[in-house]
Amino acid sequence: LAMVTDLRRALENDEFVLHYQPKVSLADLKVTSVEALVRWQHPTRGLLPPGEFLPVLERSGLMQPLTRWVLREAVQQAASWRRAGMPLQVAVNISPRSLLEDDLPARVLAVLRGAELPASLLQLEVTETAVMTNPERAAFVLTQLQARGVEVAIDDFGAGYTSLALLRILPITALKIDSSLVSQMLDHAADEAVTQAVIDLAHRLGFSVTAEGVETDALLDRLAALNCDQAQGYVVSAPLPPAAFEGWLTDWR
Ligand code: G
Ligand code: G
Ligand code: MN
Ligand code: NA
Repeated sequence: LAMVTDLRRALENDEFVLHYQPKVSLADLKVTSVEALVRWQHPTRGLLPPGEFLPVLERSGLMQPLTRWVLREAVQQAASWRRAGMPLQVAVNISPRSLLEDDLPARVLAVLRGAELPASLLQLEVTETAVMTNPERAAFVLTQLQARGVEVAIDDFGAGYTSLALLRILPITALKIDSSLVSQMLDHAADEAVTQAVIDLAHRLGFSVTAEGVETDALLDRLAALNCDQAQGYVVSAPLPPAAFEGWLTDWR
């Protein structure tokens, strides 16, 4: 309860920050997209990871203002990088509750217009759980966004229960394979078999595939051999504050 009061104040005082983690193409290791990940710069407790406050925000009905802040901040950052000659696509995580809001498409488009960012430079990451909660509603919302050029990815795929039938009807362009599946792949043949099958299925449906939580070069090589399109994880870069990310990007290219 004290935390809810703290979070209300944090929203008013602009205490949240975004860190950015790249996704790279496995073919040439070029950065294809950058995921925005929120942290709370708490006045006394230091920098808090999302696991420590997002569940409280979601339960207390404060996710909506946070999602709005994250969207605006990430889109403005992408627009600023673009003006500086770095046209990077930014990916924003959309919570289950935010996905089901009627005005999400209008809000997203207004933020893009305000920042003069092309819609193709924004990707929304939605979890399979969020989509499963209300598939018709989710498909309706995502179709409107995709019609305007916003990319949509299913996040944490393979961690929960996704109906494979749902993949046929969802207006998505990308699928992110959950780190729990990918990270054990080199030691567990069954994990590799499932990962391979997911990659093949996604490609047959016309989606690009990103593997999450990649921590070693050996895993990068194996994923490339399986025709996975992109990788994200500590072997490439941890999530970094904007200035540190810009430094990383300069060294990477
Ligand atoms: O950054 P980290 O790996 O600790 O993120 C942990 C979880 O928090 C991930 O599942 C991620 O999707 C989620 N998360 C991070 N930033 C945001 C955000 O801005 N909005 C939402 N809804 N989830 C986020
Ligand atoms: O669910 P989502 O993919 O949005 O969350 C990404 C989370 O995974 C972030 O909290 C991020 O800090 C974390 N993460 C990113 N790369 C790695 C990695 O290589 N290994 C591990 N263990 N966690 C990672
Ligand atoms: Mn994500
Ligand atoms: Na994920």
